[in-house]
Amino acid sequence: MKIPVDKPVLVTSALPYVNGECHIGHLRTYVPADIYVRMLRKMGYDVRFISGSDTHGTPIVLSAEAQGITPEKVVEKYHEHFKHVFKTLKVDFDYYGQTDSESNHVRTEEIVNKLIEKDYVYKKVVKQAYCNTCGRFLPDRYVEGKCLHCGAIARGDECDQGCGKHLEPGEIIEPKCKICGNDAVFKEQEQFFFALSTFAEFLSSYLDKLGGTLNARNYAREWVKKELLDWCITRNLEWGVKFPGSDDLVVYVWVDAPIGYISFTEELLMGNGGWEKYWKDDEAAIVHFIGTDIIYHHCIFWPAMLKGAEYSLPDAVVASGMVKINGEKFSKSRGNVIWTTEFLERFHPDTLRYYLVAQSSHTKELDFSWDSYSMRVNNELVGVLGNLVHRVLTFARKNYAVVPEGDIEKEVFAAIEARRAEVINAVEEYEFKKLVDAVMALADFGNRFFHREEPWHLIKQGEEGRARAGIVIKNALQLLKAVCILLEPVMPEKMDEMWHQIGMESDVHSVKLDELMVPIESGQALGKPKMLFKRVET
Ligand code: B3M
Ligand code: ZN
Repeated sequence: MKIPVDKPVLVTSALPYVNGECHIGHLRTYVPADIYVRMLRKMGYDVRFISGSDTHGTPIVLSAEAQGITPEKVVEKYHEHFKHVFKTLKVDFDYYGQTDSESNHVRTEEIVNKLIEKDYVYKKVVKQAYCNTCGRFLPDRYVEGKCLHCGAIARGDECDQGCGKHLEPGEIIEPKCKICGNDAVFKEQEQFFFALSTFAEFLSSYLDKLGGTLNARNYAREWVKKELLDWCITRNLEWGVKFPGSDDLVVYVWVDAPIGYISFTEELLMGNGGWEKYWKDDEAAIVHFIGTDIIYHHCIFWPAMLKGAEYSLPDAVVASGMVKINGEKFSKSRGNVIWTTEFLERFHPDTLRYYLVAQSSHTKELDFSWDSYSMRVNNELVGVLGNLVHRVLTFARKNYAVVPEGDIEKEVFAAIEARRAEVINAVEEYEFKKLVDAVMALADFGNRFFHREEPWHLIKQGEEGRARAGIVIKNALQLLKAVCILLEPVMPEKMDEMWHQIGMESDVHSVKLDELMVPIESGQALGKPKMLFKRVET
């Protein structure tokens, strides 16, 4: 989707449940979103990038019960953990909040009240799983059973192992209590429903215009074509945002979680006003980065809720494919998981950022393996990029010490221009693999150029040869400069190192794409060449 460059942009990344540690499966949403934001800034956009911890719902309460601590303690612990991981990975949010904040409680109440006032909320008696042994209702993840749609083992509110569909309370078959393992029964209870079905027409025309990736739009369209069921938006829990006017009900976590996007914007702009520009006045573009497992929530439930409560609607939903390990689904219980912290203790974060986008198209599944990771690092980062930088710089330092005199050749500018266009297309299509492939092709061109021109022969051929070798080097350095600018969004730390190695003094993080066509300055002192990447041994 092409956003007009003078339109402010708000980019959000799905809010992780802070019920456990971050694993690399999480990162497929955050890293590409960060790359997207950095690239938009390079293209001249005014962008705000927000996310935060999802602190409510049964994922948190169950984790608290299992650890024998309060939900607050769980949230505190993993909220800090996630913040730290994002910092290490250079996922640079302008604001990272959490959904238990005062302003999120207030905003959620305001929105729910508005929906009530507009008659989109009604009361209904429903059958719900109840455990006689534990003497309590079993909302969402407190209950396990079979999916009504596909028969797979499922949680109370989602078929997480099978078809991925959202399940309403009471839709689970053969329910069992997750706490004591006994069979649960169904018991009647009064809950509140959001009249989602009345938004069917609105949603189908909304989805026709929605930007982002096709997988999100198509999946949501299928749902709207079928029957849209109303959503039960209350739960019998203590932990959460209280349902207005009720002491024993909280809102379903999928109500207050996306509202976090709004309240984090308010918190970010605190005192400066201006959040309305994003969420009330339709002045900005809103782009949500999510995983494919939560398309339903972001493309159906959330826009209906925003529409009902009179807020601005998201312009794009970008859904990344899931991550597998060695061809198998992530599973904490089966030990098929790679913890981000452990990964980062051994390898540089930039190599992981690179891998996550280079390995597969954004909307496709990504199958992590140590073989594919080490191949990408060794062949591409060490073999192509690291090698180019090292060869050019070693030669340049030895023979000139500074950027030599000369003009940038037409073919070099043409190559840069062509790749820049590809990169911009890739950003607008949310195809981050195309982005890195384009830049790596430019590095490859650099290697071929350097090889073809043979400056090591030229330098031995008198004054004229030395001058020509200088021109070759200056052009090779121009290519390095371009690669560096274009790859900074992907590998911010490594490209910062490289930027200084080629003698640049400005800040590569804030340099814009226009700088690609500015000739590198002759006479600028070159830094010491140091290997940018280490080989990964398998
Ligand atoms: N906390 C995480 C998930 O279901 C969930 C996302 C909320 S985004 C508003 O993957
Ligand atoms: Zn299912």
